[in-house]
Amino acid sequence: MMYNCALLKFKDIVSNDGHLTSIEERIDVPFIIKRIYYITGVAQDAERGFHAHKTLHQVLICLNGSIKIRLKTPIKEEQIKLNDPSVGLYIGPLIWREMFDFTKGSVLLVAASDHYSEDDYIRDYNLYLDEAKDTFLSHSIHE
Ligand code: T46
Repeated sequence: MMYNCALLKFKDIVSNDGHLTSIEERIDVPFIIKRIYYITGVAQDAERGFHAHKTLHQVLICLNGSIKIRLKTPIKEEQIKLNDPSVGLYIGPLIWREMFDFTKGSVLLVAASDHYSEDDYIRDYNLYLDEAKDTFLSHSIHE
């Protein structure tokens, strides 16, 4: 998995009556959770994201259906399919993300390390490449 990203496996407590998964800050996710939000009702041909964050840490969990995430850095690109509520995709700072192929009824839950701040977003891809190139090119990150 690429730099600043990881797939996290949460404990899935299964009984005859269904599944239960709990997520505890600093235990199951590597940060203190200050915000959660969820994305629902996305049309199948819609694409979201198209930005990076300067400092925010997040974990994305697909609670229902499936969603694909394209992750990009100036040196690498990777695609992840989320379709298991007991799996979270951790995305750290300076990773460009694009979400697409939302299936009908899919639900994306996100736990974030900070409150919402538009100042933390880099929404222009060329600006992103410019801001991230020092981190990825001069520090010999090859992942
Ligand atoms: C991310 C991906 C995975 C708020 O007012 N509060 C919030 O907490 C959030 C997340 C968004 N907003 C506003 C900002 C925009 O006016 O809601 C609108 C839609 O946000 P955005 O276009 O950034 O949504 P996505 O789906 O492209 O990205 C979201 C998160 O914003 C982002 O941090 O990493 O999900």
